[in-house]
Amino acid sequence: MKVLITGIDGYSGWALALHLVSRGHEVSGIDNLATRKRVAEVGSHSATPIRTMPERLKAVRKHLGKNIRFRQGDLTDWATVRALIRKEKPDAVVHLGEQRSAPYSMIDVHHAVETQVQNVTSTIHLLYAIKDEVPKAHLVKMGTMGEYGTPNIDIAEGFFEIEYMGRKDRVPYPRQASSFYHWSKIFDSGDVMLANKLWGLAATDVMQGVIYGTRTPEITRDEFLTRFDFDEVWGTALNRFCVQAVLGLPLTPYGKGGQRRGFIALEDSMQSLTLSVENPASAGEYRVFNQFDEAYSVTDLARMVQTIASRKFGLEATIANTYNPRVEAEEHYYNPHHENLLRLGYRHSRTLEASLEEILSDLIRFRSRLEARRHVVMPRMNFRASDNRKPLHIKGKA
Ligand code: USQ
Repeated sequence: MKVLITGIDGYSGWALALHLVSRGHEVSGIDNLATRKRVAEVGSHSATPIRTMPERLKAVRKHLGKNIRFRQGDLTDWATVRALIRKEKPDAVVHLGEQRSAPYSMIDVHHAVETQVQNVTSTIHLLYAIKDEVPKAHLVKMGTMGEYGTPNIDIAEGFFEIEYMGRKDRVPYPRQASSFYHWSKIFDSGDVMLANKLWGLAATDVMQGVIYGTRTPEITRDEFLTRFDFDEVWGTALNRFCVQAVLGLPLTPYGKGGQRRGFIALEDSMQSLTLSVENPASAGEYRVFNQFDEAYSVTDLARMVQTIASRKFGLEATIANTYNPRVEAEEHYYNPHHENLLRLGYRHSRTLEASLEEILSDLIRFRSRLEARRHVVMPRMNFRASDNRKPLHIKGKA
């Protein structure tokens, strides 16, 4: 199958490219390398020493004997997107090429606008290009579980049946996100649904939980490593807790620490995306997959990291709940359904506990890279503030 990955240089994009070429697919990709620049903008870098894109492609040729076609380009440029889809004529497009950090979108008005313009524009460009050039292609769109927020009822998988004032209908599950980033994903979902309704575009909207891990069966050598972020803006809570344990810093659950999220290992996320690609939505179908395996609170995460860091590596980490920079429920009900992928044969293969040892051992190996950025780990920003550039030491963009 010909698969185009947007955001191929990113955390998931690179891991997916390796996985799909290993399974015999013909892979091409586009990336504007923005994550590398934006992580540098907040003074940080990946914990893992990732190679440049030309080095990555060379390593794939050398070790896997495969060729990945890469184009450096920006999806907010319509001519670029149209020319790419026209040239590649993909059977499937996996759209991962968006700004993916909630804190980044909350730095100030410019970062909020940058996030929403990039994310919404790139999706609309892809929708039109697919319609015009390859109307039968299948779009696999990376969304987020965060679109649903934390309602006090079970979360359905995309759609649910509701009875109101004596009448029933099947409607999209309500969305209520907590950052301009998460809202950009809601707008994307609406736009993909509309393209499906207008043009019959086949689409899978992936409501992705938090992904963790440094390895997949393909990421076996340093040349293949994917990025691992840990600063306040780009690192997820789990990544940050692991790095804090290695650096001897306190682990920082925000507020009461009862925020629950769904989690999935990198290799299982690749399994899910691959199942979505290899079992495409039918013509005219719009389907939603809630993609996660285990749900934990941030306090559960901190305790798991603390236990494994101590038991396996002799690192004695403390947990220090800090002020919460975000506006979110710190204790809440959380029961999202996730059955659609199981019907395609998905099997949870990697638990968080099993992965933690691997993550910590990789981080210990790259400890000097963490030490060099120790100053960007502890929280300084506040989602309620209109300007977070000063505490983050961001220059320009005024
Ligand atoms: N948190 C802490 N301590 C920290 C950092 C975060 O307690 O040091 C808390 C946050 O307040 C939040 C929870 O951990 O309640 C999750 O935050 P996160 O930074 O781990 O993840 P999030 O911002 O939700 O975003 C990540 C990815 C995003 C993806 C999303 C999936 O960065 O791209 O869409 O996870 S989900 O969380 O299901 O929406």
